[in-house]
Amino acid sequence: MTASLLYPVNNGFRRDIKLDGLWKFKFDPKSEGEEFNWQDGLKDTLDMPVPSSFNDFFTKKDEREYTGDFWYETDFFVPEEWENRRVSLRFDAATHRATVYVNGNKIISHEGGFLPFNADLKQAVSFGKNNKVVVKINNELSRTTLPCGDTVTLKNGKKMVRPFFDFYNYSGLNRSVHLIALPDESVEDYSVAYELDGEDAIVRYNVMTNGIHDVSVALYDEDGAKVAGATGRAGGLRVKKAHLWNVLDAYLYQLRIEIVDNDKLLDAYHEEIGIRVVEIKGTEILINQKPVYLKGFGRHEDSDFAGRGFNLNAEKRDFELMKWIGANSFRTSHYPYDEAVYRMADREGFLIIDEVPAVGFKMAAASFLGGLNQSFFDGEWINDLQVNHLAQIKELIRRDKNHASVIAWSLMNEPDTVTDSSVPYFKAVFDATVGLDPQNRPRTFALSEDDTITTSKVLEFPDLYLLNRYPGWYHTWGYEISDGEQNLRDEMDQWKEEGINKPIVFSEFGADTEPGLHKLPSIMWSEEYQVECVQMFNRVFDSYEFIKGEQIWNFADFQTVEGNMRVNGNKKGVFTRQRQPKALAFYLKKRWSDLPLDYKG
Ligand code: CKX
Repeated sequence: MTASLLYPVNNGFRRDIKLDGLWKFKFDPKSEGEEFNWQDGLKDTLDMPVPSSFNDFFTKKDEREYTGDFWYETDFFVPEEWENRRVSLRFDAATHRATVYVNGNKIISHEGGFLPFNADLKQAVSFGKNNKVVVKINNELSRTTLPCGDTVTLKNGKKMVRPFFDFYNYSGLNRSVHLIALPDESVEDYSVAYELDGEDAIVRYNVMTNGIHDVSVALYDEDGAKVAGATGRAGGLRVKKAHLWNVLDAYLYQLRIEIVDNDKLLDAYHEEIGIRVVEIKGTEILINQKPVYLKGFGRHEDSDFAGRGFNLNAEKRDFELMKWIGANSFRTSHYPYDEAVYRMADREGFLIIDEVPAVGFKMAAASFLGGLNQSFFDGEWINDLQVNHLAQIKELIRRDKNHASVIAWSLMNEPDTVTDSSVPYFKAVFDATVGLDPQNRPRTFALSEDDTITTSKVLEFPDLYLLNRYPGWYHTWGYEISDGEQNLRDEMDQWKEEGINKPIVFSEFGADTEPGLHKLPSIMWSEEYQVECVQMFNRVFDSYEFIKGEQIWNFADFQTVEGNMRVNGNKKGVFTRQRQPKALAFYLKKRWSDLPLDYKG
């Protein structure tokens, strides 16, 4: 865990300077960088945009597929007047692990490619001068990393990754890098949680600082009027006739936190918060005590050229498309997204199931649907993996705990849950995460097709069930789809007979579809077949009251590993990778616009 990771802001006390742009870049296939003092400065470099994944810029396959160490460098100026400030570099994401050197000094190493970390520069920078940051990144996968995979060496000596998942292993400085200056005594973190009391709401807050001075907290409405205030590091703010944050009807108050030394202000941090409560009661998902039905997507951060590099333009288009189609939610499959995404969702009123990069926890995934006959949780890697997994859950909750849009934590995608050895792992993960979230949001994970009410051994753990199901595509496909529907109904009947008392959300279903391929009658891969396949799922969803959401796989086509089941990527998108609609988009727009928010409530 690193120092303050509050979202960077500029105000009278704080500075946030983005170091985005062209950085120097160099591959290090022999991992000899440190030995030859690359940390002091790189020679013979390429230019590389930050943020971006390096892969898709290259025209040579060896470079696109490069696996191993690679380095970035840039210079940054630190003003003289920052001498008494806390100066740091914040990396929003370095995929998958990084070591940061400033002016040749090693500052920090961080594991995990989708969460931010902070390199404290107090001892390492020169004020009033240019400074040099050099970052060594590594993009290998192993069974102890999140996400999971193997790294193999080919006979020609080149390394390559074999991910236990299908999305392409896009790597690099995928998100922004910030130069930050904070006052010596500053707000480190804060949390908010809510209670509704008739028309009023109580905002329970907690503020962490690195000093001893008093803290004051105030809440302002969207017109800028102060509605509540308090002093002290922890307490409650009563908001009379609270304007609640609601689905697709967001309302954000501004929380202003200040550190005060008598009449003197030492630091101020302002953030928008949405007052709302999330609960699971029986098979209902309740927002502000009212039932909601989730309509939306599993998504990816994935776009042309930049790969998984955060692309604000693509993100803006995605939000416009999600609004157009009548969606109200998405899962950040299969990793935490850039923080800008959650801020946009807070403002638009979208609901997010926030996922850690715990994907590939299954031996079948090691050979993609090939099924190696070993229990993943029996592997000798399990203890190290668990340490990593828990660390990333903690970092995720720490980062995203205050977002109104986040309604649940997804702690894994499609893990093995049918073997006895999965049980202690799940118990440990769920036990270790109790109480981490001040808002106590539901915790869940996505169950693959192998994991049913009869086979799964860990169904006691999640607060709601996420099901990934593929009749019509990975089995019972084409003309057999009617059997697929019947089998799915049989499965739902079993849940019903067992007296299911938690909601089910379908977190994946769908069919690969080549945009522009039309066929009457339909065949697989045609736009017509994708519509028929989703209509089949919708008939089933509409037949069971405990199914409380549908998040189709996937929002848009995305790049995958090469394979004989993929034609330039996963084509289950409702939109193309360039974010244009397939026929299915028009069908879903009609369905989702017609379904009320409280459908089946
Ligand atoms: N679920 C049979 C995880 C996603 C994949 C999706 C797919 C699988 C299906 C599992 O990350 O993209 O193959 O379309």
